[in-house]
Amino acid sequence: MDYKTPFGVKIDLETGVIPGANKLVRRLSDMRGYFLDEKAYEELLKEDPIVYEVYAIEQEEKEGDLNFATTVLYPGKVGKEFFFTKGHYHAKADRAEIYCGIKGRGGMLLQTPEGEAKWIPMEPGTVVYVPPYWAHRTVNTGNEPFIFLAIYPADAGHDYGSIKEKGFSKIVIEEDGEVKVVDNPRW
Ligand code: S6P
Ligand code: ZN
Repeated sequence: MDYKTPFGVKIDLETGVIPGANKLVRRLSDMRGYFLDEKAYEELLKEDPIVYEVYAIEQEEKEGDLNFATTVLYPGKVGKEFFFTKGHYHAKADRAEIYCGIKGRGGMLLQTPEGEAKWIPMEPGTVVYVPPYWAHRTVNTGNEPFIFLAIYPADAGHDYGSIKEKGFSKIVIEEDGEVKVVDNPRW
C-alpha cells in the first residue's frame, strides 16, 4: 500500500493565512453580474477592491479524500448588498461540506435546486453543516474581514453555472442600519 503522508498546518487565526496553501484572489471585476445594483457595481469597479481570498490545501480529486481552505471575505457593500462569495453547488452535487467561523461576522445562504433558501448566521466558533445538494454562499455582514474554514470532499468540485446566471432566491442587504435577508427581485 502506498500511504500518503499525514501533516499538520497552523492557520493564522488573525489573517486566515494557511502556510503553503494555494492562494486565490477574487476582485470585484471577477464578479460582474453577481450584484443587484449595477450602477453601484460600476462605480466601485473604479477601485476594483479584493472581495475575498481563498487559501486552499487540496488533494487529487479522488473519492474518500478531503480538502480544506480558509476564506477571507472582506467587508464592503455594492449598493445595499453586502460583499459575498460567488457561491456554488458541488460538481458532484451530493457532496457535503463543513464550515467553521474563525473571525468576524457574517452568515451563509444555502439553497436547494428548487430554490428553497436558508440563512445561517456565523461568528467565530459557529460550525455549519452544508448537506448534499445545497448551494452555498457566504456573506460578510460586519465591518472587519469575515474568516472561516471549509472542509470538503476532494472530489466535490465546484459548479458555479446556475448561481452565476440566477443568483440565490434571497439577498442579504443593509437597510435602516439593519442586516436583512430579503427576496431577490431578480429571482
Ligand atoms: C469549497 C468551499 C470554499 C469556497 C470559498 C470561495 O467547496 O465552499 O472554500 O470555495 O469560500 O467561494 P466560491 O463560491 O467562490 O468558491
Ligand atoms: Zn463548497
